[in-house]
Amino acid sequence: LNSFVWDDPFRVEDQLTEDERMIRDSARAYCQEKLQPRVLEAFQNETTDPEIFREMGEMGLLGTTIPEAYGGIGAGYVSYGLVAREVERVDSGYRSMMSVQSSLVMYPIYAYGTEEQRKKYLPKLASGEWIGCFGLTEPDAGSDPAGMKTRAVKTENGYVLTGSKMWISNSPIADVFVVWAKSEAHGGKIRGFVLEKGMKGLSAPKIGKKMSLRASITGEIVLDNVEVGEDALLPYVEGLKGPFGCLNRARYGISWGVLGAAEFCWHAARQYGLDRHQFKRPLAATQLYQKKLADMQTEIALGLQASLRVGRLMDEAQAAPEMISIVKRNNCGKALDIARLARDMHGGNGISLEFGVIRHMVNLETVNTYEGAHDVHALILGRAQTGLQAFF
Ligand code: TGC
Ligand code: FAD
Repeated sequence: LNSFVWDDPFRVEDQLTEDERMIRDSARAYCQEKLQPRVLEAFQNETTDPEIFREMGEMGLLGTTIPEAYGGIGAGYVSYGLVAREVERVDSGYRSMMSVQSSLVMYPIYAYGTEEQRKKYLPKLASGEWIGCFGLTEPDAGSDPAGMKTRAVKTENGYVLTGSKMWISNSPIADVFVVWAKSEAHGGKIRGFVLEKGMKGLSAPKIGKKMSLRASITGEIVLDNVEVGEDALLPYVEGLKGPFGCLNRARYGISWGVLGAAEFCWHAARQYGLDRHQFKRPLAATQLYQKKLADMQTEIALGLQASLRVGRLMDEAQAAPEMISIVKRNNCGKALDIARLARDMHGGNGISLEFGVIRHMVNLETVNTYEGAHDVHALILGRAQTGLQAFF
């Protein structure tokens, strides 16, 4: 009789290569030994330790898919997903820090940049010496980035950028800013620019009072006539497909990451139910409690299998963006449901930061919204199967 492993029902483990398991194991060891002990305080005090980027860089967790020649480890997208899952098992904010650096800053410089830009930025971003951020969203352009107001105007030697970006992960501590703007010299098309901390007119004030992702710093990017040279332009892409090419990768990573957070909540609820006795028996001995655990196990197992499939297709350059919308949307929504259930199953203790589940729950509210809100991905999928545009 084949055995059933309760915490790996479809044996994801057997479907990974030796290298993937090794990368996953070293990510897990770092996350559990170095990140887990700090997260409660970071979340409570809303502090982000920039040292974490250096540590992640040293562990090879930044830009895992970028070739070694530029400081990455040249691993595949399944490995990247496994890393996201381990980091987010600890906290979605830490995974945010990692995925912005990897998918939204290193990837566009690698894919759309010149050799000079690659050599200048990638090794320092891979080591965590430099911190990056990605500015697409604006106060009046969130789900509809085509409505952005940020402008790049051509000058004799380069461009002048004006506008503001909102809700930007890492921005207050960033050294490198990948910013998207409409360029008049390119027929009003969206173009990418790489800016650096200290440029005149560039500032990145912190957004405070967040009740979610408190271990990951978020800010604005204010561009007050920032003058840049021609060498700041990412020359090899134009239009929305530039930022979307990056988002495809980050969204895919998130689909794995949120399942790490969901696994934390599921395992915590299971253990709590085994330990806690009411009515003279463990909570886990009740039918309702077991039904909830079964639902968690099922959704996580299905979600992991789906992300693994999409990751394999990404490694073969065969993944379509709509596949990524399915796993981003499904896994975020399911992880949020699981975190809410786990919070409930912990009773009063569930509202204490000591037990971790409410922190994951409030974090997942953000993850369900950013990188394409849950309903926005439904509209992408609705359009893909009906041919009808329902955004407006
Ligand atoms: P649409 O007409 O659909 O497309 C415009 C152009 O873009 C191309 N395209 C894509 N290319 C590659 N990958 C994709 N996934 C693509 N989706 C679209 C498309 O082919 C077209 O190209 P071309 O050459 O014909 O011009 O554009 P639309 O304006 O109708 O888009 C609508 C919609 C809703 C799909 C889109 O705007 C959207 O996805 N909105 C959500 C916005 C979003 O995800 N923002 C994320 C901001 S970054 C962030 O949240 C980081 S948090 C990270 C962290 O902390 O971890
Ligand atoms: P809106 O677009 O105003 O949406 C509000 C609601 O309306 C949502 O429920 C949405 O689903 C719904 N909605 C929107 N359009 C439609 C429609 N056509 N039909 C039906 N319903 C619709 N952005 C970056 O560029 N870089 C970052 O690093 C970054 N980091 C972030 C970090 C945090 C902590 C947060 C909270 C956000 C971050 N974002 C970042 C921004 C994020 O991508 C946006 O918040 C997200 O895209 C949604 O945009 P919005 O907040 O303007 O909401």
